[in-house]
Amino acid sequence: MAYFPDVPKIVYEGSKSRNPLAFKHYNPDEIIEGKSMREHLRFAAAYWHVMRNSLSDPFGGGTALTPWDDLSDSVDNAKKRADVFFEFLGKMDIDYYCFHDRDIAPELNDFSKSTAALESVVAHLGDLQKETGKKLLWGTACLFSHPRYAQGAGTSPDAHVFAYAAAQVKAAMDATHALGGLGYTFWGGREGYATLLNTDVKRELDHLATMLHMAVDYAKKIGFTGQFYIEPKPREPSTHQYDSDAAACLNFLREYNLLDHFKLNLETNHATLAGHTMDHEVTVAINAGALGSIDANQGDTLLGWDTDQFPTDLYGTSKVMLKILEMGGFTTGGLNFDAKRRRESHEPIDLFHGHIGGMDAFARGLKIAAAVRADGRIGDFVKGRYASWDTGIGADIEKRAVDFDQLTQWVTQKTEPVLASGRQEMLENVLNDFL
Ligand code: XUL
Ligand code: CO
Repeated sequence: MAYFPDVPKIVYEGSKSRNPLAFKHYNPDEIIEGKSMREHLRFAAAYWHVMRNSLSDPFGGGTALTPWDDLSDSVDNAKKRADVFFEFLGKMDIDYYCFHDRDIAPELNDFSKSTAALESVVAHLGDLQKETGKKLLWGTACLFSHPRYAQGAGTSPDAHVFAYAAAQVKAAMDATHALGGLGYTFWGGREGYATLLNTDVKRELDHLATMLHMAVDYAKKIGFTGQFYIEPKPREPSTHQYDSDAAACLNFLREYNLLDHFKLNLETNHATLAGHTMDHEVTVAINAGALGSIDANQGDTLLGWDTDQFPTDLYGTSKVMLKILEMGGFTTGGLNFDAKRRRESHEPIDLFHGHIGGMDAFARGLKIAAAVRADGRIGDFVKGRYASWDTGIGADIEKRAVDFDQLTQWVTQKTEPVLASGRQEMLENVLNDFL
């Protein structure tokens, strides 16, 4: 049965095409820097946005049309959604997907019943994966929607809630493992606080680290070798989120001896909410050897919240792909569209338009980044800018072969330093040569 009867399989038609249901730039088999675009970009779709986002907002209910969904919490309905989702993946030519446990299966307000429902849907997803060759990029547990997690999960003041969350993570890891998931993500949904008047921050952070260590131990126990990620995000939903940005996450992982086991899953809209650019966050993670995966989207600077829009900004995708190419590409991770349609785009076909746009925006970003690298002007400029460190006193400092006294002596023999221009405007013009 076809749930999207009006949508053909989306194929590459080239930049001259005016067909809205075609890729203009994403040509999966095209080779760039020795690898196909498909292998570079490793696109994934987010089950929560494609299948479960009704497009409600704080002022009004959902608008999304989902004619396949009877809106019940039955396992049959959940399995049917999975069928719809896999038709979507097939028509979009997207190889990977990501889910929360409660996206794919219902929360039944009873741990055993919810877990049994999850297992049943996971078996069905396994069959669909086998039929289609689609793969799970990562799984996660939803530890933020249910009222029991209103005050946190791993950081809840209530040990009973922590235990419940741990059991839910175990079940979600089992699901991820059963589906051959390449990764498992922790986004600290409500791991944060609203006021210090009622919060023991030290104790909460210790508990969160304990939860993550338990996950690492459990992975060993069941033989799950996928990559663990944590996903930074500031402010929303808590006033203060513990995992506010890449640097805060790295500090937490280092402090609690978790850095060997975790990488970061960075999201563009979270970066901008944290007051950073996405390429800043990507750079911070790469420098720590900890860039794992990306939740691809973009925010709206006119709105101060997580709007989760499909990525269309070519500067953004180009700058991110420059960093990804410098890093040598994704290993376990990929580009997961943690993106939703606007509330006004309520028709099923809008799911396709959004993903086509996001995939084309990243395809162009990849091509632009490769062209910038082949051109070499920007790379050469950066190398030249730091040339004083390659020999002489710079090389001695980098080797830590000189001390304050020796540097004082060196400086005394010299005149004032003469700075070279940073040439930002010229470099911006160079980048624009390729856009
Ligand atoms: C929330 C968010 C989550 C995580 C997974 O802003 O990005 O959907 O990606 O829990
Ligand atoms: Co996300």
